[in-house]
Amino acid sequence: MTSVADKAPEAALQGPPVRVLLVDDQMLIAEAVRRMLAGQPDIAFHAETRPEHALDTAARWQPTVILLDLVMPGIHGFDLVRCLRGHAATQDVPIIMLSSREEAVHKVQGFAVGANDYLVKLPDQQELLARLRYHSRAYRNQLERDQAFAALRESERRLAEANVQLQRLADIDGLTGIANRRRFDSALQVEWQRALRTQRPLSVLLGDVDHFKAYNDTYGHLAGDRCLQQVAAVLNANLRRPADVAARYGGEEFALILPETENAGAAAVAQSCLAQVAALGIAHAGSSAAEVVTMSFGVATLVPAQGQATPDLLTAADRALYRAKAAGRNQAGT
Ligand code: GH3
Ligand code: MG
Ligand code: MG
Ligand code: MG
Repeated sequence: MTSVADKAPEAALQGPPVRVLLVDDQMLIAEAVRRMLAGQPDIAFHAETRPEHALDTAARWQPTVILLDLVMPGIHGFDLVRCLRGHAATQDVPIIMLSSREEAVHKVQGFAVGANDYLVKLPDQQELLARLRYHSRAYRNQLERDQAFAALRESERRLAEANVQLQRLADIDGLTGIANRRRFDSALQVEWQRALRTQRPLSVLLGDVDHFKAYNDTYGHLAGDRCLQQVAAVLNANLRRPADVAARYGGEEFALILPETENAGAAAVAQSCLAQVAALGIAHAGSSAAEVVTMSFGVATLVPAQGQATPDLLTAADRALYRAKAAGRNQAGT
């Protein structure tokens, strides 16, 4: 028996709604059934008298119901049922056994191996038509339900994808591409709760570009925007752990969350950021310390206690930042 592409049949079921494939080695039976179905506009008929071709023919012709002989040379009808049930193209196509054996034991076994119905040869024409139409309609309805279900699953998958994308965009600062204030706030809440449970230190860095108003005034707002983008990239590149977050806090202010980080470690990150921002070498004539754009940082670290909240940490970082500014900028206050 040649192999069949594992192709689901719903793709190309065309023509009359009832597509009957008869598999029977006897030409006379094939002709008798053909005559019974002739002149029925809703029925298309195809006979396969070589049982070893049944699977191939079914996969190609795409019946909505199969009439299957029981005793055939080379293969028993029940084995053919099992074979049809094992292939994607035919696994759900209704099968009506068509046999001269009328003992109940054969009928029972037919159902047991996966047939949907059993008719004794030659059946009454009206009964045959009724059963063919019934099984065919049931099959097509099932296909439609399967398709609708698949479409539903697909649209659910797309929706979930779009939601992930939206969620990502809602957390990103449009100018710099790093996390925005919203993302910072929610990440800080999460890390605060974690630190409260684990009683591990949580550090926050608040960074502010020095004399940025003067920079804008001298070089223009667009240059200012580009400067903020470069600064953001430097901060983001200084994150070491998956849980670290670098965010644009607002305007020319940035903030870093460093979970499980002692104050000394956080100060080291601030120093690294300072050095790298200065090393960008963005010319800034109005800068106080160097002739380039610099930043100041405030570093704060807490092991959260009950009764405290994130504003305690942010206020401490803000005060440290103020001290860095007051002490001459381009430095980190701790
Ligand atoms: P200091 O060293 O004390 O921080 O002085 P500063 O001039 O940086 O501080 P100030 O708060 O007076 O000025 C901040 C400036 O940042 C003013 C504002 O126009 C500018 N700024 C805020 N957001 C943006 C932005 O998105 N793009 C640009 N180009 N400028 C921005
Ligand atoms: Mg036979
Ligand atoms: Mg500021
Ligand atoms: Mg500033």
